[in-house]
Amino acid sequence: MIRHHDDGARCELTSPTALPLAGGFLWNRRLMIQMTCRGYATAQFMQPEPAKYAHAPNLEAKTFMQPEQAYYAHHPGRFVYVKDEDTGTLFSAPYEPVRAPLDSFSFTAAAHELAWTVEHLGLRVEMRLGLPTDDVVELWELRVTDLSGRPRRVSVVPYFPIGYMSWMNQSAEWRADLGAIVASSVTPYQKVADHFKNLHLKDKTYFLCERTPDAWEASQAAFEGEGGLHDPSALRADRLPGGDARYETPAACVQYRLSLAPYQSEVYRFAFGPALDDAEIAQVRSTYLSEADFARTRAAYADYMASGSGGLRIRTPDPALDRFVNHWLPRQVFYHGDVNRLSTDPQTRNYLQDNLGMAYIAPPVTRGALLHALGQQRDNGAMPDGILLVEGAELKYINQVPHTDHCVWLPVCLQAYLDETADFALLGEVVNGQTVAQRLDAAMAWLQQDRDARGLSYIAQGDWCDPMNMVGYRGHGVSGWLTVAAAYAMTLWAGLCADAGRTDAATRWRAAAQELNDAANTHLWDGDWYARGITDDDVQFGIAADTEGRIYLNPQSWALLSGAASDTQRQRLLAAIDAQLETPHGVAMFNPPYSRMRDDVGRVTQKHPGSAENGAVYNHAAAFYVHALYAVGDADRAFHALRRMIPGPDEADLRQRGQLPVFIPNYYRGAHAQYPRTAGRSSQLFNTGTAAWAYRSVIEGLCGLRGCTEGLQVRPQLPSGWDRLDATREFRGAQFELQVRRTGRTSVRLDGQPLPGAVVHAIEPGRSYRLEVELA
Ligand code: CEZ
Repeated sequence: MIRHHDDGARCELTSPTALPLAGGFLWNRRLMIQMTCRGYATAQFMQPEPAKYAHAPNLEAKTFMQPEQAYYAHHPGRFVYVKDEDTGTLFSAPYEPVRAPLDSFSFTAAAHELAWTVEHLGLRVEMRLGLPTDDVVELWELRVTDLSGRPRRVSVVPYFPIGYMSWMNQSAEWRADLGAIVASSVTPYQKVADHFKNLHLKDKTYFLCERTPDAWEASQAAFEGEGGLHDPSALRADRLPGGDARYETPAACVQYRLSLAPYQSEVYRFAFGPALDDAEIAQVRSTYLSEADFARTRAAYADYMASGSGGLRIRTPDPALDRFVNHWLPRQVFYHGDVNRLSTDPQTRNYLQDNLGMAYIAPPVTRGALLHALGQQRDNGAMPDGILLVEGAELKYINQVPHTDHCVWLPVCLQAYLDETADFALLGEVVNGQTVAQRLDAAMAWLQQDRDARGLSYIAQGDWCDPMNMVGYRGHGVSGWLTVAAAYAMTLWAGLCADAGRTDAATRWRAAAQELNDAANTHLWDGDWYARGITDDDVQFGIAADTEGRIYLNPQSWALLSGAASDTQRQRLLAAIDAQLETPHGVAMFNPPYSRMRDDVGRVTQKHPGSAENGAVYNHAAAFYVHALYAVGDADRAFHALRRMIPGPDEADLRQRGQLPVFIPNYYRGAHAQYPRTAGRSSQLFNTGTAAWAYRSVIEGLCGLRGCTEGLQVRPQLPSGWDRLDATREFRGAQFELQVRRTGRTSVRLDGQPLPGAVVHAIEPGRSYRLEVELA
């Protein structure tokens, strides 16, 4: 069902029905497209707000990227009908909309392209999608081959639905002058001011054909007719009718009637995307639509992907993990840091964590992001709910809801960056009249004051958990997680201050962190674990007395990180997590899921039990847990939780999750006890802070190659079942080769010599270092 090629760089799925929702995604800085193996597509581009050029057939709500999207016959997609003109038989590639049983099917995800090969009726159809590095255009190559050994007469009909573009004005027609189907629309608006704002919008969608088709149709309804998408009426005639769409739903359908000699192939190239006007469409044609331009663009895009491939390669007893870590995990980290989830106002915590991930890929990007975020810090030290990335951007959706955790992520992101770079000069950079160090002090001071009389952190309408919106909306409720998270943030900042020689600040923030930890232990420790919080009405929740939402993962993980938990507390809370949150698909975010609204907790309890924040295996939370476990040296639990973020390798697991091992989704369904049928199912959403943390845990925890002020700390933490690990890592311009062996002894050697303190000092860029570690 799944095969791996090129050492794991390409992942192939050989069935269109085994994992029907599985797929892959491509992006550049202005465009992202996610496609399922069956041919459905969701694409967005930035102008600068996210927009679409292929729409649903009805009016779509504008919203953020959703998990568990449903697909249906008329969902946007990229399809090719093939008709045997001698028999009238029809099938479609890659699989939808005809769903004819194919002789063979292959979908391949690679870093730089998505590709399909299907065979049926003695014909092979190959489809390949690539992107350029900058422009908003899909580049499609289609190859049709006669495998039957006899001459064939076939029609090949790409069908790219464009959907419902606008309730004001939409149309489409074949444009011989451009060699394209061009759909035009007017983005709907009502306020006169929006007319002027909308003038730059790309309201046209083009489907450019390198070779002039024999026939075409631009009206979706005329193409589909009474036959339906499984058997479109227009394909019963010899030629498509050649019609246009006049305030009718547009589609790009073109027909090539070809006679193939035995084993002959024909190749077609298309470009699909949005444009402002005809001139732009003509420009796309001349820039991209030829064999040579496709090859050039493909090479440039592959280089662009390679620039984000991270500096780590591992070889372990788990080859599926190696493939994922060497090829796919850094790619997902790069995606987040490169395009900030295609939003102009990323949530502050997402922005800082996505850029934390970039510290391992392109550290200057992290530096820039920290400075940019601090440029939007409020006068009182608070961080806004979202970071505006472009002129004119506005805080939207969840960013209009007050959350209290955003300051936490500053030292968290900063620490990762400084561990990677030791660039302490950053602390002296001035942003709006204050140094970075002063701004960090102000952020920590804001966290310190935003507490109640018990010393616990207020939650307002949410913390890390967006939908936990009613714990504290009346102004009293507090967050158990945020209390220990603030303590951890201050501890990190204290450590960085000490390294930077800011001794007074270090003392101040250590003491402040201690106060928070003490408050957590006094008011939130419930005997075997920490409570999630205390509501406006002074009710503790996330405690043993609760029948739903009894134990939450985040307060436990961060109490390990903050140092709130003593050794005994640690043992207890880990045992409680093992007993109550462990599932075959990872560690649940809390359990049991809520089955009804709890109006002193909020809308998280209204989500479907086991979905998203309501008790799913929410990988972002699991990733904090992994990080915390490596921090306290619990290598087995850490690896176990980390490994289950990746689908497979066994087939039953892949089928249950329904996803290819090419990204970590934001969640797998939980509610294992209540809904075992759906438990483990992937959300298919690759937007998640998990990627950065998982990559960090592999580098710093599993491989134990963590940067520090002096250089590189070497402390691999292998799961007890492993006897070896080999890794190469680029770090501060030098190359490290790590060999770990379980020998029963403990030693760390650098280039053959014992390494005191297991820290490599005075790293020379350009040099190669050999590290040998023995483990007991
Ligand atoms: O959004 C994520 C946020 O991007 O949810 C996380 C949060 O820490 C991230 O910053 C946990 O709440 O509003 C909702 O109910 C949504 O479910 C969001 O919480 C969630 C979406 O899945 C975004 O992809």
